Amino acid sequence: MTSDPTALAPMANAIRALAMDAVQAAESGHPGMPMGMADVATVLWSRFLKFDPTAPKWADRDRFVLSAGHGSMLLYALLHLSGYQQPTMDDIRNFRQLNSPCAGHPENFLLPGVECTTGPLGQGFAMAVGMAMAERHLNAQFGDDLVDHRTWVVAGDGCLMEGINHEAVGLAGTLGLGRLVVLWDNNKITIDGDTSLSTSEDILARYRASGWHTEDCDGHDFADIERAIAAAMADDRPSLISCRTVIGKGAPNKQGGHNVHGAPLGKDEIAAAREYLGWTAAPFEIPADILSHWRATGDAGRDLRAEWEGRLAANPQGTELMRRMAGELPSGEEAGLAFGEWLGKTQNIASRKASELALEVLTPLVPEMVGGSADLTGSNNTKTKATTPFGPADYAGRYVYYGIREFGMAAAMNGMALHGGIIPYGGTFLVFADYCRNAIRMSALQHARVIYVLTHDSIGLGEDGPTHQPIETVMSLRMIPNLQVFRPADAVETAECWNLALASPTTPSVLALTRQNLPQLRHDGAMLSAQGAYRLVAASAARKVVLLATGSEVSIAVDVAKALEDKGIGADVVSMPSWELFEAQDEAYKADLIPADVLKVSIEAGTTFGWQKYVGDGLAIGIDSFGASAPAPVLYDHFGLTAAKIVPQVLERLG
Ligand SMILES: Cc1ncc(C[n+]2csc(CCOP(=O)(O)OP(=O)(O)O)c2C)c(N)n1
Ligand SMILES: [Mg+2]
Repeated sequence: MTSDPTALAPMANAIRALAMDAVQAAESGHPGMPMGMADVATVLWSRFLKFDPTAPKWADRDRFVLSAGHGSMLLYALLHLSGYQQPTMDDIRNFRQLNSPCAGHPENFLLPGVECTTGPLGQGFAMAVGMAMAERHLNAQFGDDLVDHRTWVVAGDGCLMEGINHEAVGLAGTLGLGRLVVLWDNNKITIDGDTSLSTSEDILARYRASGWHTEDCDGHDFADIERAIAAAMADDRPSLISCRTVIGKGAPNKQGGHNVHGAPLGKDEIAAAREYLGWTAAPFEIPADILSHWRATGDAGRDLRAEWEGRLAANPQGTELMRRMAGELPSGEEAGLAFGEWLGKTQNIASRKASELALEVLTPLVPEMVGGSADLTGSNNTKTKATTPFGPADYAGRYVYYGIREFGMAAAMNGMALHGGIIPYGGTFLVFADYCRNAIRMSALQHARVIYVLTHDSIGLGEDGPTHQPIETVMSLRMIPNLQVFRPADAVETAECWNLALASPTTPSVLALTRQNLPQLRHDGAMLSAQGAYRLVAASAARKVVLLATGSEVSIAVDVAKALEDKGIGADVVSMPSWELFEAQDEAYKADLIPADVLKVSIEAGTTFGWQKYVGDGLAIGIDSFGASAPAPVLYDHFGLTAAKIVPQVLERLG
């Protein structure tokens, strides 16, 4: 830690210089935020943050989240100056260029020290809530000796204005996450201009009303910043510190205005800023004395980590904590045995119920699973006997009552997964995936193992009607790269999909599950879902047709195949629980399953958009309008999703 207070101003100016020079070199980027928050960040990193630049993955490090991701140069400067191996000065020179780890917005998969990808305003903050939840949970399970750290957030006006902020603040206040401290860059400027153009709320009062502690400081007065942070740490509620700052502080003619938010300062203004700040070093050069002050900021953390390593080695739970933090699953043998018992019986149950039964097997065996639901526990079937409520009364609990906060839940789950040591899963109705869609996208982008339990997956939910009946949702989720979308057909497939989701450490999964009961179609334990699609029924007569179906429509496809076989027409039934896993198979497998020389027919109770990829000019049976309110069997008939209505169309095509 840096004890010399006179060193702080030049240290902060080093951040300012790097930010303005890197943005200028890239001819794009955001200098205003890093320059405005340089003083606050310098105090935090030199006086409070627990980190060891030589061990960016140290389990008990403080988590620092730059929620205002457009200010990425602030984070790159902090990592470089404090002595992380990366980014190098060359990386910073290449800010925003192809293959530089200093991407436009911070990307967790490009640079150690970037705890999460930020840029979509509000989500970094909401992910930090998840990280703070993870910390309390693991602390309760492993004790202060092994888990005892804080989560820090730098957030802008935009992060606080976004709707997700309401969800994140409500959740953090209710859960009493006292180790969460948010430093608000209160510069009263957003892109369009002064914040008074669009907001008039008393933000600190809103936070206090939500159970938070608040502080206010002059974000350019080092002593006042230090006082406010110390006060926040001393309070056992989550804290918001309003740091009154000047955007672009240090650029004498542009500071305080919205034009400094997201454009290079220009050569003249940079020269003026150098003069104003007394910064004489050339671009991308840091004077040795200032750099040595920065390099000293990690000294205390290095010592703390060495002590922690000693405690870890001595602690009987140390190995288990490290297993969880590494994301390695416990041995799967016991789970395999428990699922083996299922095969002998026939369970004609909804896939949401099968999911619950799978979770009853898995949650006792995989203690890092932390479940939850956005107020639909009884509908999503996400709670098990092994998962008791998580909250201030018991942070060791493994079930989160997220409330009606789908977006906040999804972002918090991202934060938990990225913190490490936890595999989060959470439920809502599939149709409300759109409420949290960007967080699902962020799970995929960040390689976070988050499992979304999305039930009531079609018109099969019945009477609740079109607002609740997904039509385009499953297909639109399939469009997101690195997201596994599973739509299992029966109890066995559901168990397989749960295992596949758990066994995917860098890929999030969606389980699209039914409300209505489904016949059990499989009695083998062959893990066929791992191929994404497989031949459930092989044609008896000469094969003329291949029926492709997912989830609840697979049993309809089986009925269609029977009717065709009765007429001497051979038909395969291919169950396709995951397009993504099917796409990963080799060409021979794909061509064997979906051959060129037959009529292909897809059956899925959702949009037909996209099925042409597999059926070509065959038949895509689905629903291209909104649903309706009626009992499920009536709707299946109304929308033509019965063997009786499909078979004639197939016969007509066969001619
Ligand atoms: C969800 C989302 N909406 C819009 C944007 C585009 N955007 C980036 S920064 C910004 C303004 C943010 O204002 P503030 O947080 O006050 O940042 P400052 O201008 O003070 O740096 C906007 C609208 C975004 N990144 N994310
Ligand atoms: Mg602002």
